[in-house]
Order: sequence, then structure tokens, then C-alpha cells
Amino acid sequence: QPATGLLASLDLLRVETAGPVLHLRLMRPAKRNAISDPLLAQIHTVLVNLPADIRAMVISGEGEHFCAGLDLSELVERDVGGAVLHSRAWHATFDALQFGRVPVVAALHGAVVGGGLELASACHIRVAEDSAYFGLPEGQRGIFVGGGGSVRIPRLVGVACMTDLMLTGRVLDADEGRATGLVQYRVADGQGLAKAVALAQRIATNAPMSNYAVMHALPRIAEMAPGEGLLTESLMAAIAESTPDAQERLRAFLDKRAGKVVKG
Ligand code: 1HE
Repeated sequence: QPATGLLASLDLLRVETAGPVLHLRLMRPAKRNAISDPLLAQIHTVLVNLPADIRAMVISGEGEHFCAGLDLSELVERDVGGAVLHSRAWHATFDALQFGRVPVVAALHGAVVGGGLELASACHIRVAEDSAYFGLPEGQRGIFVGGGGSVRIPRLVGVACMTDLMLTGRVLDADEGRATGLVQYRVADGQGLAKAVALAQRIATNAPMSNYAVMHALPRIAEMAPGEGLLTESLMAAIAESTPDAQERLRAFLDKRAGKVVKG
């Protein structure tokens, strides 16, 4: 279903919903979905105006590539102060994505480079088609990451791998993306969106508080000392367990009304 109202008015994105899943598609294919200030602002608008019945999201890119990163044509006119604020605007948007209300699955194909990789790394799960490739050309452009990449990408692939990408301009293919931990699912060309939507539909069936705990508590616990992490885990578990949603799901299992864990 096409979105209505505010979400339908955004000219650089296409927003559609399928039940509890919202699909946000970057719609600047002529510029390889390069992220300009207006595109960044529109992504933020979607994230802070999610309809209440949405429980998971998918992000994809129109055309031959997922995203060519920062719109470089805008960079040449910025002074130092403007550059700081610009980077902080990326942080605000990608924080709204990573620490929003619902999990986000990225459907990746073609170029996933620079700020495009920063966007992908703020998502919760990454699905890559065979055509996908990953790079950080900031080194060649004389700049540095500014969209949260230095925080998020090493947490996925390690500092050494990110250093290699930035210093040497190395580009990882879909297989290497999978091997380094950047990519969780690898699919044939043309299958990425369907896989991402299927995963999002599955995620949307979880209890919202469980998903919230995974999104908000898990990455923070990973940064804590073990003692603080364990206490935070207990508090989060107690909150999740005591929701009516959890109580009903536990009862359903005990009454043999719920599915078992199955392979594959
Ligand atoms: C762009 C951008 C862009 C394409 N900003 N306009 N990102 C990069 O350094 C990647 C730069 N882009 C590329 O390397 C290539 O465009 C691609 C490999 C992504 C795609 O190649 P291709 O052959 O399909 O397209 P193209 O012919 O290079 O580009 C088509 C048009 O998109 C062309 O404009 P046109 O007016 O001549 O048609 C390109 O100029 C334009 N285009 N990418 C602006 N990025 C928060 S900090 C983040 C820092 C970064 O992201 S740095 C990395 C930036």
C-alpha cells in the first residue's frame, strides 16, 4: 500500500506499507541515491513519524545501487562549523534509525559505499544481493566518515578491516561482506527485497518489548563492563517478561498453542 499524508509527500523517498512492515525506498537513482541534505531530512521525517501500527521496516534503494553515500556536490560549500552540524545531522538521523521504535532490515545491492555503508550499518539486519559491494572511499576523497561509520562499522567488522577499507580503498564483495560480519543474509540478484520483507514480517510478529530490548539494550550492554551488563540484562528481562504480551505468549506455549523452534 502506498503511504498517505506526510509520508506520501516526500519526493526523494517512496514509502509503502504491507501490514505491519513499512518499506522505505531511496528514490534518487539518477544520483545513485546519494544522500543530500533534503534526502537525509526526509529519512528522518519517516523515522519520527512512523504510523503506530508499524512494527518493522525495510530500507532499499531504487535503481542499480543501494546508495553512493554523501552527495559530494554539497560538501564543497561548507565551512568548518557547517561541516560539524552537517555530520551531527547524519548522527541524529541514523540514531533515530538504530535506536528508534522498530527494527530495520536493509536490502542491499550494487554500491553500498561511504555514507551508504554508514546507513546500512545503522540498520539491524543486512541482506545483500550478489551484486552488492562495500567500500569507504572517504580516504580517496580527502575526507573522513561523518555519518557514524567510525562508531558502527568497526563494531561489525573490526577496526582492522575498516582501517584497510579506508587506507587502501579496498572494496568488499557480497561474499566478503558476509565473511566479515557486515552481511547476515546473502541472496541472488533480484531477491534482496523479498528476503528483507520476509524477515521484517517475521520480526513484526515478535512482542514489541522483546524487539525493543534487542535494539536498545543489546548494543549498550555490549559496551558495558560485565557486572553492569548483567544487571541491565536482568532489569530488561524483568520488564519484558511482565508485559501482558509475554504472559500470553508463555501461556500459549504451555497450552501447546504456540509453534516450536524449528530448523532452517
Ligand atoms: C554522485 C555521487 C555522490 C554518484 N555524490 N553525486 N561517495 C563516493 O565517493 C562514491 C561516488 N560514486 C561512485 O563511485 C559511483 O557513482 C558509483 C560506483 C556509486 C556508481 O557508478 P555509476 O557508473 O553507476 O554512476 P555514475 O555515472 O558515477 O554516477 C551517476 C550520477 O550520479 C553522476 O551525476 P551526473 O549528473 O553526471 O549524471 C554522478 O556524479 C552522481 N553521483 N555518486 C554526488 N556520492 C556523512 S559523511 C559520508 C562521507 C561519504 O559518503 S564519502 C563517499 C562518497
